Amino acid sequence: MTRMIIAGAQLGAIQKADSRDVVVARMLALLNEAASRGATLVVYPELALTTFFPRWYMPDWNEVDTWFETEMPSRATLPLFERARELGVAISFGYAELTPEGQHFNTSIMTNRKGEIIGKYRKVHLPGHVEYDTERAFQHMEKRYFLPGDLGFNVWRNEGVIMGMAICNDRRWPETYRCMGLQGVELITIGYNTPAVNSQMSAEGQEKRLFHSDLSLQSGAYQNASFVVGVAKAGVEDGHPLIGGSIIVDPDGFVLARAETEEDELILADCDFAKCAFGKTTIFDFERHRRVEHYGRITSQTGVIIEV
Ligand code: CDV
Repeated sequence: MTRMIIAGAQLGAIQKADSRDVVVARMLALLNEAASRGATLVVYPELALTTFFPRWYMPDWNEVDTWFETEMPSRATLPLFERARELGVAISFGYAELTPEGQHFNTSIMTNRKGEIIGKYRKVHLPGHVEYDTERAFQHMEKRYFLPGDLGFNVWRNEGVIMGMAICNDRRWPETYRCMGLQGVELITIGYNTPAVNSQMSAEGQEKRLFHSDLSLQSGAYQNASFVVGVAKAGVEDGHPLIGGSIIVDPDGFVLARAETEEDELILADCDFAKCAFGKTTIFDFERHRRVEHYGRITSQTGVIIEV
C-alpha cells in the first residue's frame, strides 16, 4: 500500500518584470516548507517560471522566445532540482519549452525523489486564438505561441504510484482523464493559469470560474478513481486577475485540501493510494462496464454534427 503526502504549491502573481531567479526562490521556499511538513511530491502550476505571457500579443518571435526554456533543468531552475534531490522530494512544474527543432510547447515535467526527470507532458488542449482579437477584453494567445502537444497522455510509475500530468484547459475535457484512467492512473497533476474573468463575457466572474474548475477536477478524479491535484498560479499579474482555488481531490471526488489565498500557498494531503482500488474495481471497472462499440464518435469526429 502506498501512502504519500502530496503538496500543491500554489504561486501568487508573477509580474512581467520578475526574473526566473526571483520565481525559483519563491518555489524553493515552498519546497522547503513542504518537505518540513512531510511532503514527498510538490506540484507547481502551469508556466510556473514566468508571468502568464500568452495574454500579451507579441508580433516579434525573438521577444516571444525570451519566455521559453531551451533546456531543463535550466540555469535558473537547477537550484530547485538540486534542493529537491537533497530533500528527497519529487517535483512537477510547467514551463514554456522551445525544442532544438524550434517547436514551442506548453510543457510540464515530473521528477522522482532523486531529482531526475521521469515524465514530460505537452499541453494538448490549447485555448485562445492565433491573431490579435479586438473583440476581447484581453488576449489569450496560446494557439499562437504553442503547438498542440505531441506526446499524448502518458503515465509513469513514480515512487510506487501511477502518475500522469495535464495542463490547465486539459482539466475541462473528460478525454484527458479517461486516457490516463485507462492506464490505471492513481494521481493526476494539473497546473493552471485561469483568468478570473471571461475575456468574451464580462458577466462571468470569479465565482463561476472557481466552480467550473472544482467541477472539472472533482469529476475527473471520481470518474477515474484517481487522486487529482489542481494547482493555480493566482493573483493579479500586471493588472490581470487569475483565480486561485488550488485543490487536492480524492478518488471519491471529495476535496481534501483547498487554498484560501491568491498568493504563494501550500496545500497538503496525506494520500492513501489504496483508496483508488475500490472505484477501479467496482463502478468504474472499465474492463467490465465500458462499451467501446458505442464510443466511435469520440475519436472519429471532432466537432458537433447535427443530423436530425
Ligand atoms: N491557461 C489556460 O488554459 N486557461 C484556460 C482559460 C483560457 C479558460 C483555462 O481553461 O483555464
